[in-house]
Amino acid sequence: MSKRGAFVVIEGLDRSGKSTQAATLIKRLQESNVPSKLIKFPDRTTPIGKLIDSYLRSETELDDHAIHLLFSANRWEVASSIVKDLENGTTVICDRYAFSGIAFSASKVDPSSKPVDTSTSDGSSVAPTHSTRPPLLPYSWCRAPDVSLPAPDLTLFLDILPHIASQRAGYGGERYENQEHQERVRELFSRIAEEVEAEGVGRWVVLDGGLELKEVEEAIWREVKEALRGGDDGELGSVKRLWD
Ligand code: Z5A
Ligand code: MG
Repeated sequence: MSKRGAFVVIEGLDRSGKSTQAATLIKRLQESNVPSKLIKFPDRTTPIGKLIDSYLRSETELDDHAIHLLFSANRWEVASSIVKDLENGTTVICDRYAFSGIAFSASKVDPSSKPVDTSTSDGSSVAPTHSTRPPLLPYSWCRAPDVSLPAPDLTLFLDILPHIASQRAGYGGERYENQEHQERVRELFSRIAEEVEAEGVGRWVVLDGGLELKEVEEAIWREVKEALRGGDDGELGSVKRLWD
């Protein structure tokens, strides 16, 4: 096993099972005597996290740019401690990361904006939906604040269709938890996955989050064991930075 800890991120749409699987994974690592630690974003316990929590519960309103930067700042608050832990040999499991930051902000639209072309080939037009309205925040702007954060060695994306996720407990209580928005978020995650692969900022693995809990758990465990083995020399090398 590599001397450096592995940085493993679990991403996915709402209710795809990230927190459930992150908790199971950390238990399994600890039972296997792998030094490990679980973190999550947003971390709602810090002063910045409390502002985010209040926004997500719709208790406060914030400018879309401002809330995006707060989500990123919430990661920067602990960026150096993530690196320190990894270098000290602790594997860090992270429930959501910068990829959620990009996907959720770049998928926002202004509901009162003029939709892009909604006409059909027979000349009629369809009702505007979330995806026919122009984005509020440019994709490249959303990606910028997280440049240089520690890059994961492995990102496990729990894929689920939004209409299946919406049937799971606790769905719909917070901002963004509606199916149209989630469809757009899912599209953006695909774009991010391509960029992660293209820019070599770790491996991105898509797993079926619609499977039974135990099946998802086993698929995650297989990938994490592989990541812990490190490269050909059995080492993970120095911690890379996002999009560098
Ligand atoms: N957000 C953002 O905008 N910008 C950012 O930078 C970041 C986040 C980091 C809150 O996140 C919001 O913040 C989120 C993105 C945005 N917005 N939305 N929408 P959060 O992480 O705090 O959200 P959460 O409250 O933890 O919910 P979640 O992450 O969406 O859920 P989950 O962790 O993926 O699912 P779960 O809690 O593990 O499971 C949900 C239920 O499904 C539960 O009853 C489980 O028992 C059940 N479950 C789980 N797996 C299965 C399987 N396999 N089968 C059947 N049932 C299952
Ligand atoms: Mg969660």
